Amino acid sequence: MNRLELTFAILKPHVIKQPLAVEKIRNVILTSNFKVVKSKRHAIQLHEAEAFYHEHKTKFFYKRLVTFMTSGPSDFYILAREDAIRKWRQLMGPTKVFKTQFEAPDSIRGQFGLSDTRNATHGSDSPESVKKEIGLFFPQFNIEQWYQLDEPKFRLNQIEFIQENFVHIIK
Ligand code: 3AN
Repeated sequence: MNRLELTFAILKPHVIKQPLAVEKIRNVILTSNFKVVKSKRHAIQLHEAEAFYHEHKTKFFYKRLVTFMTSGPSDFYILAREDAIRKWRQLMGPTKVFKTQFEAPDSIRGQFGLSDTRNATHGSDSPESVKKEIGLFFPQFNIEQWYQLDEPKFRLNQIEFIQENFVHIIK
């Protein structure tokens, strides 16, 4: 098996308000062979949303995006898998939900997205974004150290799954 890659995912506030949707998306994550390296539920603060969506500051949807993202708790996951960045974005489906509902109805956004803003989930789009986004929401997490020390153990499945915390830990 090839080396695992890390990606960063968010289940957005409208998903967290529907426990059944959370359960279904978590199921997709596990059955798609992702390992959950870190997991937390946290209400995004205004300064975090502004830093996270900095590149969209001038877009027409910026204000509604920040308002939505700070409207309640979200789930934050660091996920590991071969080709994790591409695979998670493929499972999510395209950004624009109205189109996605027709073009990729079985994708996560196709099933759980409500609008282009409330599009259910986030996934990093490059290794650089992974680094930046993990740094923002899991500042204690050391990516280089994880690849060096923990990645082989995750790859060889020397881990167990802790259901209550939705996380895998090294045995
Ligand atoms: P993605 O989340 O697929 O990487 P980005 O980075 O273009 O897409 O957009 C970031 C977030 O901004 C999206 N997840 C979505 O919530 C919001 N967004 C993007 N495009 C629109 C739009 N046309 N109208 C409203 N919100 C949007």
